[in-house]
Amino acid sequence: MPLTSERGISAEELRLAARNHAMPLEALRWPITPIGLHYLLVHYDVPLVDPAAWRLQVGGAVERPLTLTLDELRERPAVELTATMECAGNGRALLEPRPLSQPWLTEAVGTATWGGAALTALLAEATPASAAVDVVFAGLDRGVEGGVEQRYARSLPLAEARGSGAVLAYEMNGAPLPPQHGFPLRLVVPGWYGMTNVKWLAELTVTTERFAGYQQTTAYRVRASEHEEGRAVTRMRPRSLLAPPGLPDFYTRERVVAVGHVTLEGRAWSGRAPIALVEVSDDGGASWAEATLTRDLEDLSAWVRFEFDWEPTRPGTFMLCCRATDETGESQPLEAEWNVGGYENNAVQRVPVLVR
Ligand SMILES: Nc1nc2c(c(=O)[nH]1)N[C@H]1C(S)=C(S)[C@@H](COP(=O)(O)O)O[C@H]1N2
Ligand SMILES: [Mo]
Repeated sequence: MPLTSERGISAEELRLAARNHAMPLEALRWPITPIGLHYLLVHYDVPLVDPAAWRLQVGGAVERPLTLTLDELRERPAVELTATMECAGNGRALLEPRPLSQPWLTEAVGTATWGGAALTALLAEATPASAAVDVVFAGLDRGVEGGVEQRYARSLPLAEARGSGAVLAYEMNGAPLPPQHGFPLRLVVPGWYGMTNVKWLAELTVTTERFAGYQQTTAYRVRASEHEEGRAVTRMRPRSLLAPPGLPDFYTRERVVAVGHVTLEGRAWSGRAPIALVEVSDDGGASWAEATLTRDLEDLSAWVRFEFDWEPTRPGTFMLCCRATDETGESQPLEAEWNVGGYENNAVQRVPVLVR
């Protein structure tokens, strides 16, 4: 589907797109995404937080409730996690019909090194009751969504909160967390889609019943129609993206390269298992050839780099595609399966290139 004005992007979508920027795809050349190039998604408003007055409350079904200042969190053993994060709505604007929400194309992704305290250690300190099932993470931001006034909150099953290597991060790429990425504290859960990583975190509540908040049971469900319950969006599906080759046209951003040799590069990730294979096609997915993978970041929750020597021997238009497969054997589909919220669209990227 070409990105033409017939797609009828609304002023509301344009405003969301201007607030919540994507990662420019040339940033795929950096292993760690520089802070201002990391994608951004804020459902409501970025809250102004006074770090001196801020507290993290840990409560609910725990033996030892905690109230912690930022300094008290910093006194705990520090951990670092390099993780690729992708919005579950990435690819939404390429679906037909287009679900009306943040209109992402393919670039709602980034990789950062998060520094903070291990979630599992903090939970051990508070000691969840034996009947505990979920941990609810609530942010300071409030808004109205689907007609419901709420603060942004998401939960994780207790076992996942303990076992996933999650971090309560107060640093991003070695700097204090910037306001837009959750200052003073955010959750980062490696492998899960973006919505899990609650920003402006203020409350952590252990519950003995499954959390049924809006962002858990109404939003972030894959459903074919409004009326079905659907299934929860959880871990990131495999995906790969090409760093745009050659030169861009300013308006269409279509790529122009010279006949001869082009080194294609890009990044691939999956929240389910390590990437096993990336393939590249120059004929829109009719034929595929294997790319070379390099793991230039140690952390298994970070994307891998791929490279492919492309020899376009004649001038003309080519449709470049890339396709990742993870170690579970799951591959990116050629066509996405439509769903109401426009989640998990990991269909192969299509990059038209003019060779001259
Ligand atoms: N409190 C709060 N946390 C939030 C959000 C939000 O709107 N409020 N957006 C979520 C979504 S949908 C995504 S994709 C990620 C985006 O994180 P980033 O803006 O740091 O890239 O944050 C998640 N955490
Ligand atoms: Mo998201």
